[in-house]
Amino acid sequence: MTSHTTPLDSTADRPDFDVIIIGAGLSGLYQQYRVRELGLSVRVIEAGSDVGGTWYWNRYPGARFDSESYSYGFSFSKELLDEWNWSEHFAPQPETLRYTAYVADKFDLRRDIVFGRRVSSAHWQEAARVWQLRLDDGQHLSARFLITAIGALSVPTLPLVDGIENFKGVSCHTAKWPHEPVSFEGKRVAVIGTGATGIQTIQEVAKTAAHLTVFQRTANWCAPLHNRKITDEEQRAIKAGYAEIFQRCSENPGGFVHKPDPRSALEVSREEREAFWEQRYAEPGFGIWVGNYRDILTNRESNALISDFIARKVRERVKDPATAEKLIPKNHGFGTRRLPLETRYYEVYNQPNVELVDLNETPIERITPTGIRTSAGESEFDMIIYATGFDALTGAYDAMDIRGIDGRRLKDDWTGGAKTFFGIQNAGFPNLLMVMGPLGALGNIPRSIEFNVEWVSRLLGHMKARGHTRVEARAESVEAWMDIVRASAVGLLSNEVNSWMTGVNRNVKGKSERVLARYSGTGPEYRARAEAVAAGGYRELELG
Ligand code: NA7
Repeated sequence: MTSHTTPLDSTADRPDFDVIIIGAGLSGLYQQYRVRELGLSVRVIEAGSDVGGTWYWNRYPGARFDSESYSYGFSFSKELLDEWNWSEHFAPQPETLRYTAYVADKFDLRRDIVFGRRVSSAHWQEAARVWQLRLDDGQHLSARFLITAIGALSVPTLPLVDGIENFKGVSCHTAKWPHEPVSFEGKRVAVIGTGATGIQTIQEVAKTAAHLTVFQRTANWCAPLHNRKITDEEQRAIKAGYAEIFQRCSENPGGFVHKPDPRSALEVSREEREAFWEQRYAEPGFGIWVGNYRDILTNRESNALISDFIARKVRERVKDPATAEKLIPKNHGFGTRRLPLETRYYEVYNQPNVELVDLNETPIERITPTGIRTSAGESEFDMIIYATGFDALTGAYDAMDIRGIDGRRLKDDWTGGAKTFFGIQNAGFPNLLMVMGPLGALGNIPRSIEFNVEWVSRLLGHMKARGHTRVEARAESVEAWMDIVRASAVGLLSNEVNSWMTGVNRNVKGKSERVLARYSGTGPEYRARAEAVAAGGYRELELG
């Protein structure tokens, strides 16, 4: 370990800012608000031309919440809760983008944000105790603390097939969707990918496209969203009930409003189980996933029963039995990957203008200038939409040249899987604080963001009060957290399945094998442990 003898904030060592935050999405905006409150100087670097992060980039058709709108917004400001009216139970992307802009304006955040710039590198300077940043325009900036608020799913990935760049029609990844309206009328459209994003996109495109071909590699289990407008009466009830809504979120393992049933699916009679699942299937949101019997995601038998229930629903809803079978996953059980919520998704396949291509039968060979060639031949398209996901969790970190003590690269440190302390810090990278970093709590994201930001801010306040200028997670603290992460993964069926949640993305070099990619324990447990670190005076961290 390096010795830390640097004097506190000498004039020569003073960096440009106390804090630089990368990203002006929900994490970055709230972190900025809290940092300012601490009286620290702050600059936010944002790649987009406006605030919003995920909701800025993902403006593809049909993009919307799968969490109840009123459980998704910030809870920290009563005034904000009182002022903002969500129009639908699951708000569409344009509304959420307006919300982020509203937050930025209300708290006067824009004046410290630099838009349209990416951070290319961030190097720790041990002697001066500063992070030295280089932006993509060549500008250099320094800060005592670097806070990354760069998202868990923010680096889009394209299939590793030849010819993508030579396609003569319009092609686009869903996370790089144009700002101008896109019409599908009269067009032959291809959608590649059937994750949460692909499913939202397909439902929307199918409404107007002349012909839509869906290229599916892995079928996903889905459940109905049941979205609708929020009535005036409901609006009043939501406003009056925010305390209870957030209380419920804080009790749910993933931060959602739903309440799990403490019983095993095997404990109840077949009739009772079926009636319960019918009810959950008819209700809005993730209830059937995170408000189900306690063991559907851990017990193979229980999981097989719920999978069979959902498979029957797909067979009822899709007229052509062969298509229905293709849409029913055979290689993983219900809920073991992120559950896409849908609105008449299965009925899309009953439309004469929609066709499903199973890539397991006929893999894509290449993108041609006029379309897509699979092993069965070539089809022509006017538009190809890539709903092919993200270099998740670590991708946004890998995209920057981040170096800690002695020039150690974060990317090298994370070869074979990230290691962190609560998803917030890493040994060897002092004063680097991650909001929603790898191996922290995910779930209903803003609920985790608020906790994460408040934890980071409390630490900064603690340091400021004591004149500390350096914080680093001890290597043994990182190991201790990784033990907890490892233990939390045991017995969860989702950790036996390939998905971004287990670190697999076959479009990214080095990500073809499953790793310990996320903390899969509960939110309440995560928060209790993190609170204990703060309450105990941060003994797990080296402060100086
Ligand atoms: P996902 O969930 O990672 O889904 C990506 C989809 O794209 C999935 O169906 C993939 O199939 C498919 N895919 C990826 N690469 C290819 C190639 N090369 N060929 C064919 N199909 C491919 O990303 P989403 O954007 O849908 O969702 C990400 C998260 O955002 C989601 O969990 C929500 O939290 C919001 P695969 O399953 O890998 O066979």
